[in-house]
Amino acid sequence: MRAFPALPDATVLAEPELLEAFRHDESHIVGCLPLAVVRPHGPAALRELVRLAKAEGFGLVPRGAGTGKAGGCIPTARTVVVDLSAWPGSLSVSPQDLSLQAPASALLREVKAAASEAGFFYPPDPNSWESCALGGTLATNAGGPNACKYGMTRHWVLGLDVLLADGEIHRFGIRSVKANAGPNLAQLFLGSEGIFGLILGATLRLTPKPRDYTTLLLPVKRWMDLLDLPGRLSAAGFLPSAFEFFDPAVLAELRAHGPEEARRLPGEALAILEFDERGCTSDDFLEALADLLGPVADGLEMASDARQREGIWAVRRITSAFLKERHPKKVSEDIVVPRSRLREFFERLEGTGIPAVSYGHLGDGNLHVNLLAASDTAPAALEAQLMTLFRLATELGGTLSGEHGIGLAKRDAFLALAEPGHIETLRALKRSLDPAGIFNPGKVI
Ligand code: 2HG
Ligand code: ZN
Repeated sequence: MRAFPALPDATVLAEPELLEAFRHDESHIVGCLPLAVVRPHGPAALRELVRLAKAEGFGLVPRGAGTGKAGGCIPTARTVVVDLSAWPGSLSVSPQDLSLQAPASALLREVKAAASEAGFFYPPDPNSWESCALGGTLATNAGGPNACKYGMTRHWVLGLDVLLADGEIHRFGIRSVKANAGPNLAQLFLGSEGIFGLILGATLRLTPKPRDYTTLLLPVKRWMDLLDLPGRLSAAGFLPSAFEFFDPAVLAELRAHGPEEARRLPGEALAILEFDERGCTSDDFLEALADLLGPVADGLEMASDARQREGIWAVRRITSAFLKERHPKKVSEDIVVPRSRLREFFERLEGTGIPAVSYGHLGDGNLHVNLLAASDTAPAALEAQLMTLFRLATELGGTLSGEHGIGLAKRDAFLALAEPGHIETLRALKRSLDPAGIFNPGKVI
């Protein structure tokens, strides 16, 4: 293509040195240099961009803040990055409708803060929540520790504004949880990673803000003891708002090389448990909980104020970046195993001999299995190890991605492991919604 044309109502970046930064997200993948980066400021820009994409045969890759972990916003060959960071719109809360309207460009922390200032809670909390864009969390259906109780981003969306292949912005959904006039099309776009259309804004669902928190550090003497706990808690009627864990290897590494507050972490393995329902600080609740946790606990520490609670969470929040700094070439996965099969998973993982360490969201079985020495492993052997891991999760009734999505990083594995009917259905939807193949080509399917 000749020099990238000017567009109405948009900023266009085309200088190679400016485009370079857009080849990355927070995965290990480096993408192609895009033809241009377009920052649309209104519908006229998108209308023209869609027309040009079809006429010139290039793809449109949506991008929020670039904090994704699966390469979903990384340019493939002959694509233009649609950087939605300047998409207009303001945040507004409707207390009567328990909803919040926001543009894709809003940062998730702004959305959570706006909800909180109005006395409400917007639960999705991926680790990148302070820097990621709302649009990215919608496109990837982001998770996080609170998904354990509150579900993922898709559970908190009432409606979406989506750019479709006709170049126009369409609205799906209303400001109510009860909406049953035919299939819910907004849900189709959530977690679709931009392959069906581009998400530009959303009406989000809110819930009253929790008032009470019980936050516990649960060290265990034997790591395997931790693995039955999520299922036992559920069976006993407890629903933690977060249940995170560090296996012995991650815990030892944090203790030896982590920040000050990590040096004193106890146990062979460690969990962070949080409850946020009304009454969770009462003696009755805590006694019943202690009865359940006591037999496996090697001491139990409870945060007594907001500062201590924050201190506990700070260690968990830095874990991914900390491991990445120490092992820059590590490969980190986000598989899921049903709670009832966690013990079996870790026993069988050990049996495979794959040198993996793990931490993450034990309460919902979403495990960040890390291969720290990935760069010392031959590429084919590494791929075989990852496939063994994904197969094991799948065999146990889980899946290869619980929250980060497929993007480019897991596309081959997804195509190999998903049921053929699943892939064919996704491809049929893609052909019908995006016949020219302009939306995020080469991703997911
Ligand atoms: C987390 O839970 C994030 O910390 C990142 O999902 C996990 O780096 C990772 O793989
Ligand atoms: Zn995670």
